Amino acid sequence: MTFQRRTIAQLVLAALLPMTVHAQTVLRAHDTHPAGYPTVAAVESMGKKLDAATNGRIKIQMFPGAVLGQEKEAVEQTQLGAIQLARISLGVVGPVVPEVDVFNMPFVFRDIKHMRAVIDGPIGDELLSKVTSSSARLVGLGWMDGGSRSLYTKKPVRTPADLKGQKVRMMGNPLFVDTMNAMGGNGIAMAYGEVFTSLQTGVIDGAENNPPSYFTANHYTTPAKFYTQTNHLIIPEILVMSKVAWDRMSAADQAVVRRLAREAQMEQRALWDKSVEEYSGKLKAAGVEFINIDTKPFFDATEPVRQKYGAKHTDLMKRIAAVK
Ligand code: GTR
Repeated sequence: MTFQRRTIAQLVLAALLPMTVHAQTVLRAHDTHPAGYPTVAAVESMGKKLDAATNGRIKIQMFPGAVLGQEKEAVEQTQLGAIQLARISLGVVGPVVPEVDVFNMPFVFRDIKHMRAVIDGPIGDELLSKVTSSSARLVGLGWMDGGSRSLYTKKPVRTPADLKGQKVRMMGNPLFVDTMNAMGGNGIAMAYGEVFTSLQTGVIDGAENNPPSYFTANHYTTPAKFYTQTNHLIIPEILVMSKVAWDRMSAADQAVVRRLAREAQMEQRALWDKSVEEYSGKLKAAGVEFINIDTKPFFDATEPVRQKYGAKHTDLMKRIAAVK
């Protein structure tokens, strides 16, 4: 080797070494919600802990407010590996991992407490494993609270008959369109980011969501100001990692990520409860009318949906119902 060649080789090595020593993985994280939202805050906090636990080797960079795309696109990007971490509604996972639709069915959970007991326990772990072992190239890391979804419309709704002829936006999953149709309205699948304008312009007559989303997405400022407490869907949120990114991590790092995801699940929950209270208050103060109803007619009307999507999972549904 000539002197010059050796120098070049040494320079190349010198340039490479620090990279190897300080090799850093930055996990790009998607969330549709704005900065400060409980899910965003919990994943950011998870990032800080991950950074500390790996001595700066693995970091999370949060992209809130759907800047990386709407949830459907975010799922696709995560499957491909362009997004490494995504906190999404389980609703949009159904189309790629149909088994999770058991949790997406109307009135499958009695209340929030029941949903939490299920996701915290063995059934929650099983569903995360189903996501991971499916062909979707996603790793189910943990759950978050997506609250209870109720209907907001321009005209007050008290019974399924009141929904006749009303176009109500649902998340992109045929199960939800079927749910709204069974509840008496016309379900329209649409991305979250289009709901505000569609409510404003009259493309739709209503939508459904939990109080923090109804408020932070500004849907309450549209004519849809009647908030009927149907509580028809209690859909957990899920934190998924791209299989591509997951497979690049050591088993030890994977274990740290799993542990911190579980901590994020509990941290988000505390933030969530405060946020439901806070935003319910803000909605009321802004003139939104909360309408309390007997939900039984909506429960009965959606029985065919549970039959249709639950037929393959009767054992699992019985186990869910048996959780105290
Ligand atoms: C929210 C949920 C989001 C998104 C949104 C929607 O409650 O946190 O992930 O699914 O609903 O309606 O699209």
